[in-house]
Amino acid sequence: MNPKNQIQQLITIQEKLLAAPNFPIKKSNGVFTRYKNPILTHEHVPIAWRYDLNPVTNPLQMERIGCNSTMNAGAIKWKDKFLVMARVEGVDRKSFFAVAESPNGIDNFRFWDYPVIMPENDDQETNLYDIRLTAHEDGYVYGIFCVEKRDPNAEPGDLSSAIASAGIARTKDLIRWDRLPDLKAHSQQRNVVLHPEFVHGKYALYTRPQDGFIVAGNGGGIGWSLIDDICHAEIKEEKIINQRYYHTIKEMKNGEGPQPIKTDKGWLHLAHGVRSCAAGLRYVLYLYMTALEDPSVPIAEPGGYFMASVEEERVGDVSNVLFANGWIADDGRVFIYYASSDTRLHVATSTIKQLVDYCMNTPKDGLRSSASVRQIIQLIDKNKAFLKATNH
Ligand code: M1P
Repeated sequence: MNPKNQIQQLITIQEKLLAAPNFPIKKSNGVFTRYKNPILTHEHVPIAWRYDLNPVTNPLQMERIGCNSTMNAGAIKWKDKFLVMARVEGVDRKSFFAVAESPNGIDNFRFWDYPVIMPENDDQETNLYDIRLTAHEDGYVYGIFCVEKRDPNAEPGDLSSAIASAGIARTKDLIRWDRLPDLKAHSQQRNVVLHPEFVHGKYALYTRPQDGFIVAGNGGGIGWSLIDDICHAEIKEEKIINQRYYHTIKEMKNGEGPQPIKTDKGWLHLAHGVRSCAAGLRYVLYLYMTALEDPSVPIAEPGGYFMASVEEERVGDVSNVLFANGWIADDGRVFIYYASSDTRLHVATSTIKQLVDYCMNTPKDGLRSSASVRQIIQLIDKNKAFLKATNH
């Protein structure tokens, strides 16, 4: 095949992938609906980002810049389009951000022409990932993301110890980003999320203080902090509003997912919980709600996970992981963008009504086997009474 045809073939195959419709999977627990196809994979990354299209400079038509995965995406509805700002990871293990847009939120996601140019604060920043997008009432869209650097105190031979901090940038068009100073904190910080409204006239952050890069140590939990000046953001006081517990889905660590959604019953939060097992770390998604008048006050938290990896989602670069840092609420519908096993991005849909009902009416974690049994017996008795009353 001559090189020109080879390029054409690549483009044709990719066009087919990008235009493919997505279908809801019928099997559901009534709370949310999964879709058949992942919405972004490494194969969705534009050919022009990976291949030199010129047969003179690339006579063998080989890929020049490989792409490994597309995952953990922030999300926002923007000018009537559903946008995800994905973590794209190259074969060189460096992550960067890239925006893909869809007309309906479930398929036909296409990357914009260029990846995001995120200004650097210093030359030690090695890896950027997991952006949360918040359209704040101050008029900016903020992106808060993890900035990873080598630990300056690591022994010379230790090339894996790292420090995580929260990078902050803002934009008015999602193209040009102004980078603000990173969040000043006493601990490692990842999974930092900006609340969309001022609280007591201040910016409010969901935080995740950790002693180490991977382990929570004495820290951990989802924290809450009010910030005087977002242009010089500093955590002065931090309280934990969503804790870790022994023998739960968030025993090892947890972290806020996307910006919370305002509902008439309270703020709806999506988060991830992590536990340790023989296969490594198991990441699942869970929901909780906080009070409308004070988003730092918990009002509901169903026991256990909301979503965990199934079927092909279970396998990838870091298997047994579901992670979500983006969702879009649109006219009562909720589009949940979740990544599986640090490899690909999916969508699941639900509604505010379903998610609030799920939060308010699912029993909370009783923290012991006997409590779980009591909850089941209560439900059986309620059902028996109902069936008797309705002559079944
Ligand atoms: O590999 C699973 C996840 O690990 C980290 O999550 P956390 O911040 O909770 O420790 C992040 O690196 C995340 O990107 C990744 O998906």
